[in-house]
Amino acid sequence: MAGTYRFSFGPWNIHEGADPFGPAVRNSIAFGKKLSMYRNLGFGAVQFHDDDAVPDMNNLKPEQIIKKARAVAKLLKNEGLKAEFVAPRMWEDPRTIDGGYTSNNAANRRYALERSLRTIDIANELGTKLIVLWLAREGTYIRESKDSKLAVERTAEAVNKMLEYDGKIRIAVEPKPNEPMDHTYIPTTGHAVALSLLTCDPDRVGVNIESAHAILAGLDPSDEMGFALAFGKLWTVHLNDQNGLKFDQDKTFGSVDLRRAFNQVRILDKYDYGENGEWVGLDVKAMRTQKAPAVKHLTNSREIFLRLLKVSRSLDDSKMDKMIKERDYEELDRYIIESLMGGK
Ligand code: XLS
Ligand code: MG
Repeated sequence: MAGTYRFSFGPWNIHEGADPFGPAVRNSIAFGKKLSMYRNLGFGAVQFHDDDAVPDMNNLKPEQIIKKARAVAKLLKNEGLKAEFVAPRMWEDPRTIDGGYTSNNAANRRYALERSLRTIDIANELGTKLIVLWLAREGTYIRESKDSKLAVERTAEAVNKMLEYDGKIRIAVEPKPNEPMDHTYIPTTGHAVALSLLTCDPDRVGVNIESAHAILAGLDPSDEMGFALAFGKLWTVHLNDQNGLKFDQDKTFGSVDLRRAFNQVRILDKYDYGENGEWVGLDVKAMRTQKAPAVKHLTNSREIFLRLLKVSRSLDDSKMDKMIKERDYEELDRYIIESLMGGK
C-alpha cells in the first residue's frame, strides 16, 4: 500500500473547447507541442487514438501507417514519454455511422475490423501492447434496429480476430452505457468482463474504467473497479468526474464528489494498482470558458488524486476496523468526512 503512481492522458484532453452547440474557442496546439508539455505537467505516458498518432490513416496503406507510427515513437522517445495504449477511433468515419463491429452492413463491419488491426500495428510501433476499445456506436438508437444477441457475438468475434492477429496484445474494453447511442451493448464493467469470457483468450481481455461512464450507468466507479480487480482485469482507468445523469462531462477528478473520488483512489491503492505497470489515466475536459493553454484540469486532477491518496493513507485502520466491528457506520461516516475536510 505504498506504491507511487504514474499518470497519463490523451492529446484530446488538451482541446479547443468546441461543444455540440458552439465552435472552438481556443487555438489548436500542435501534437508535437502537446507532447513537449506532458513531463512538465507531471505526466509520463500518452494515451492515443489511432489517428492521434497517424492522422488521415484511412487514406494510407498499412506500410505507410507503420512508417508514420515509427516517427511518432521517435518523438515520444525524445520527450522521455511512453505510449500507454492505442484505441481505434471508430465513431467518426461514415462507415461507422451504424456502429463498427455491430453494424448491420457487412462491408462496414469489415472496415471496423481492418481499422482495429491497423490500430494494433500502430501500438506495436509505439511500443505498447495495450489496446483500448471504447465501443462508442456499438449500440442502438431504437431497439428494433439490431439483434442484441448477434451484436454481442459479433463484438466477441471482432475481438477474437484482433487477438489472433497479434498473440501479445491485450484489449481493455471501456464500457459506457449511452451517448452517442441511446443504449450500448457493453454498458458496464460486468458486461465487459462477461464479454471477455466469450472470446478465444479471456486472459487477454480486460477493462478500462472511466469514472463518468460508471456514474452515467448509475454505478459507483470504485465498486466497478473492485469488480474488475476481483477478476484481475483492471488494466487502466479514465479518472474524471460527472455531475449527475446528463451528457458525458469529463470533469476534473474529484470536482463534483470528493468522497466518490476518494473511494476510487482508496481501492486502487489498497490493491496496489500500478504494480504491474498500470498507469493512472485521466480523461478530463477543460471548461469551455478557460483561456489557452487550458491544462489546469489535468494538473488539478493529478494533484487531487495525490492529495486523496495522502488522506487515504493517513486513515487509522485499527480505528476503522473497530468501528466496522461495532457496526458503528455513523461514526465511520463522520470519520471519513472529517478526514476529507482536513481532520479535526
Ligand atoms: C470517450 C472515451 C474515449 C476513450 C478512448 O468517452 O473516453 O476517449 O477513452 O477511445
Ligand atoms: Mg475514456
